[in-house]
Amino acid sequence: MENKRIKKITSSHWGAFEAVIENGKLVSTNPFKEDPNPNDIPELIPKAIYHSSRVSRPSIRKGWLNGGADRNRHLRGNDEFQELPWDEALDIAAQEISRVKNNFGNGSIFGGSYGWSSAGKFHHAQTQVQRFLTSIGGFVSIFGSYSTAAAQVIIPHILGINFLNLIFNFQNSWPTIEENTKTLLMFGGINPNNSKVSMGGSTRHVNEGWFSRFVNKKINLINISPQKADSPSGADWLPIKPGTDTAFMLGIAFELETLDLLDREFLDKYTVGYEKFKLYLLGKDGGQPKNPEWAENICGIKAEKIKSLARQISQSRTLITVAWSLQRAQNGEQPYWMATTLAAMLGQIGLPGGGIGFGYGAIGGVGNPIKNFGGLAFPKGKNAISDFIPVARIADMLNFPGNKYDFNGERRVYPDIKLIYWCGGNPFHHHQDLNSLHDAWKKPDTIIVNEPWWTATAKRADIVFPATTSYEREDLGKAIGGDHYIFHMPKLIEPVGDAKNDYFIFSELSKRLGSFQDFTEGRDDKEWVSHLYDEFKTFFKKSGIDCPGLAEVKERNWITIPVEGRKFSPKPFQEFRSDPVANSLKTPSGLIEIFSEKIASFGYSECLGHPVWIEPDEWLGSKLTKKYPFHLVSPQPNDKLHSQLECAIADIPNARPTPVLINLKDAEVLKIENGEIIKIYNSRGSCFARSQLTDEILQGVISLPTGAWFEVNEHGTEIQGNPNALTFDKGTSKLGQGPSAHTTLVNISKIE
Ligand SMILES: Nc1nc2c(c(=O)[nH]1)N[C@H]1C(S)=C(S)[C@@H](COP(=O)(O)OP(=O)(O)OC[C@H]3O[C@@H](n4cnc5c(=O)[nH]c(N)nc54)[C@H](O)[C@@H]3O)O[C@H]1N2
Ligand SMILES: Nc1nc2c(c(=O)[nH]1)N[C@H]1C(S)=C(S)[C@@H](COP(=O)(O)OP(=O)(O)OC[C@H]3O[C@@H](n4cnc5c(=O)[nH]c(N)nc54)[C@H](O)[C@@H]3O)O[C@H]1N2
Ligand SMILES: [Mo]
Repeated sequence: MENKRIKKITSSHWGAFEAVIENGKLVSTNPFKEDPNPNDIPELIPKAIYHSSRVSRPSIRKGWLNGGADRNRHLRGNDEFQELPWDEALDIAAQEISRVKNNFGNGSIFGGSYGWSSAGKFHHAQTQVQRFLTSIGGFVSIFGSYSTAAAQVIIPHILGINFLNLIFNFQNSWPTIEENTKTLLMFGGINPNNSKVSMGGSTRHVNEGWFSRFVNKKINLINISPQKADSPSGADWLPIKPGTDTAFMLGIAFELETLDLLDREFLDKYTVGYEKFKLYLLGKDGGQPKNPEWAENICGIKAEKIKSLARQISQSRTLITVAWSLQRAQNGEQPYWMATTLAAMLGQIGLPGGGIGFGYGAIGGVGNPIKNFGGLAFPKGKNAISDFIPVARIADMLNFPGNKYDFNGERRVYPDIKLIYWCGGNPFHHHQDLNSLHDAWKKPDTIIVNEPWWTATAKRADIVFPATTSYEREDLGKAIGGDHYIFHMPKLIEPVGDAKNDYFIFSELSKRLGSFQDFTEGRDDKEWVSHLYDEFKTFFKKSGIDCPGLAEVKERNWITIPVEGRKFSPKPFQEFRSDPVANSLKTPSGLIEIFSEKIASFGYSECLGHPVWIEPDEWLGSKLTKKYPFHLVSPQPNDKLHSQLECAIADIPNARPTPVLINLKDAEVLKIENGEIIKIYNSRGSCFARSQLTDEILQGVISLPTGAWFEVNEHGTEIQGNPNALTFDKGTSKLGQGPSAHTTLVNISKIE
């Protein structure tokens, strides 16, 4: 056979790249030439897609097939699988879905299926499964994301805007910051590694470029974080105890109020409830004054520093930014509310380069001066079941069907789930306290998973359908926001093993369940791809933008939409500032709510009517530190996306268990050497990790990134270094019910 070498550009969550295909095999990748700062995550792809951990054929758990009515559920995760031909496995799955639907109703099917899956707009895995379940009568869904669940609830109450809309369309852009901002106060930093990825792919990775310009312009960059590396170099690092930012911000607010360094006119005209908050702040409600000395005791940053910072930020154009990580913790609503309150006290909301911002650096695209544009989405259809759970309450849902719980002013009831269908997510990566999820996961009758790899979730399923990766099928790619590239994602290689597209799997299931026409609308994959593109082209035509036809996009491989030329420079809250009556916010008062009557009316002790410092169950000031003296933060992995491509990394010698950052002084006390395998543990579980000693983390804090494939040995210890063997699984509060991964104390032991 002739040796054929082809190069094609495609897109991925970690950016566009060039794939090199030799004799039908993807052998290597090259950076995309338009990307000024490409990352090296794509280099893992060739190894990962042909890895022995790919699911090669439809597989059904033996205990489920032979276990009678109970399905030997206790074996889930420790059982063997039987491979079956596609037709047989699809018949069995369809019969089971039909049995559950007929006996218990669609309200007993959980199709929330949270997860990032792959880039590509048509084959978006969660949309595929949800459209299928919709076509057969609906499913129990989810609210919010693991990324920003608490923010998605609190921000509409206080700023009257959908959080994701705020992120991409109403924040100061990088050029506006460069031009106007004098002080950039970054809570949780602006992480240079996290902006490597974006849902759907951030094509041009520009954040580090912007930061070097900020350094050149001598903008005061202040990183308030447990880790120095949470911000690019050039920032002053103020190490803070995790979970205590609200106390720190209150200390600053106290100083602003008592020294009269705040903008009272702004507070009067644009906000509601400051006077009530002030009573709390000054301790005039009978409580403790929240002065800088009080704050120092909690957050560990010196009162003097808090005072000087208060003066500094009141005297210069200041943008306060808050990473998403701060709300991924118990009471995660509070730092978001308090940061907004602080920005309001400075009176700079609505001024260019001032005010408040969230999630710069969390993913690529945030801060880019490019108008977000929609389109190119495979429609989900209308779900006939309205029931949902807050995304991170999955273990509670499985453990406590019928139980009542609070969420954002509602009293809700957990559904009784008999069947779970997951497609494009890895709950045994993303959820907290995985040992407990492992037990809760035994409750449903049946779990079906579509997955390219034998992940911890696939191993805990009853029916596993091998799914193709985005390199094995044709699609269109476009980032979630801040990007103006459209990619034709060609089918680069034939499906690996016997893998099929999710669309094929759901088309076949819908055929068996009588909803084929609803699910497919009579189109095959190719026809859907061109239909979605045609709709997109028509949509742009209406605003006078001519996109080339699909044939040309395929030929060229990628195009840009000329939105950059239309100069998008968001001026967040500027219209509101110019006329708060005509341009009122969509809050009950029309103003920024420092006190929310609505939230107060819910009567939650864990989320009052104004921002407050509430002691979390686990933090460096709690009694539990006697047993578990270290605070564990579990950030995103820098070398990949979540648990994706993990198999390629785990094969690298000494890459696993995952490195954990430990302060040099802590290591000295523990007599731990650099590179030593240690055990991290608490009452919820234990895992191994590889020590990496540094002075760039606050003493008492350790940092173990997420992403290792959860694998427990016969003694119950997770061996790859997965922090979710240890993390805390309670809702952020009754308001947001978001995940609280960062609220975790642990201890460390040497391994004998
Ligand atoms: N401790 C702790 N835990 C966390 C976090 C934290 O900060 N700390 N962060 C949380 C956050 S913000 C997030 S977003 C979550 C991420 O959690 P997830 O989004 O669940 O993680 P991924 O590893 O991206 O899972 C995607 C899965 O989809 C599969 N997949 C890819 N393409 C396809 C496809 O085309 N079809 C199908 N069927 N499957 C496909 C991949 O193989 C992978 O297993 O983790 C959360 N967990
Ligand atoms: N390379 C790569 N990039 C990613 C991802 C990935 O998997 N890999 N995942 C993407 C996803 S889904 C998301 S949601 C975003 C997440 O973006 P973020 O939520 O912003 O990022 P994290 O990495 O979870 O946390 C950033 C830092 O916050 C600090 N931190 C933790 N708790 C606290 C606290 O209480 N106070 C303060 N001040 N700092 C604290 C920790 O030191 C941590 O390193 O990242 C995205 N980017
Ligand atoms: Mo996320």
